Amino acid sequence: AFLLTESTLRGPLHVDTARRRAADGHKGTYGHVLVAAGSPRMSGAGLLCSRAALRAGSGLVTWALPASLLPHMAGAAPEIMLAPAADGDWDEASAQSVLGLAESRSALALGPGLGRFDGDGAWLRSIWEGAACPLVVDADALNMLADCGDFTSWQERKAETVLTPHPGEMARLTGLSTQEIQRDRISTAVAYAVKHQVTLVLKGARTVIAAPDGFAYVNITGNAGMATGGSGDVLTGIIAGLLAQGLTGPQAAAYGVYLHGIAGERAAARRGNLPSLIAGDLIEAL
Ligand code: NPW
Ligand code: AMP
Ligand code: MG
Repeated sequence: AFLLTESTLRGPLHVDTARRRAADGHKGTYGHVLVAAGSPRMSGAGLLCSRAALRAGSGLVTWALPASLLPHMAGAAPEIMLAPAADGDWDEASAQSVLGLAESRSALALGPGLGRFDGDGAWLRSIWEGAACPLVVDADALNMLADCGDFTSWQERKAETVLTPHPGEMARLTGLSTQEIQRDRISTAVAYAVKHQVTLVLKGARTVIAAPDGFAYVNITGNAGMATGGSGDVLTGIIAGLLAQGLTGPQAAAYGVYLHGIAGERAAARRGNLPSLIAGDLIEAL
């Protein structure tokens, strides 16, 4: 396990932390993120995730959302394109719409504020197996995955897969208690990442990023002001935005977590205190 610093990012992880933009680049050069997130009672999660993907540098972002939400979100963030992917609220049939929208997209972020619905396990499985682009699985999509049990028999994904559980979600994924997870965060994360061949981001103070090759990175940026609703939804958008720009799963996860923490530090400094920090401040600080 490495301590995640600027030199680890540039060294073993080979991340270009200068965040250069080619002088002749255009929006198509920097990828297109599809976010499938949000539901009538948690629309903010989808909006935060989509805005964060843009601030992470993705050239384009489309938010796939239930049709019932669309009129309320129009105008909430003019830079984001909206695509109705389900009649009314999410249902099993909407997996085909999400897959259609994901075609030729550079990354897909799945889960923040989705809620749960009948047939959501089959919904997740179709997208997991059918989406050809890199995928970030968070929040309710992680809970769906946990309820599906052992997914090692599912068709292997061809592109990168990043899972971003907090300790409560990790407990559901592994069947361990939250306390057991917290007692040995690095080993738990590494064992899961290696067994399932995914990049696993175990969130919380000192987030652990475990790569499928068994290497792990421990983040030290950020602060307790980030313990606020929507903070994880922002991280999901950042990681998807970096995947869309061509970073690998471990690179996008590690650099995303690092940047998310730095944004938390800058936002807290601007605010002057930790308790008033809110998730939207992280996006502004990016
Ligand atoms: P506790 O409370 O300490 O016992 P859930 P959620 C545990 C959406 N949101 N260390 C915690 O344990 C999300 O995207 C929408 C230790 C508790 O058991 C999801 O779709 C927002 N334990 C949905 O809400 C803003 C920790 O996990 C459990 C831990 C539900 O997601 C808010 C809570 O997790 C939210 O993002 C830690 N560091 N962190 C919006 N504006 O639309 C968590 N736990 O039950 O999975 O609920 O994370 O709030
Ligand atoms: P979520 O619970 O999904 O909203 O995710 C919360 C986000 O905030 C994760 O990225 C956590 O790592 C981060 N976070 C929460 N509490 C802390 C803390 N005490 N110190 C640093 N980061 C935190
Ligand atoms: Mg969350």
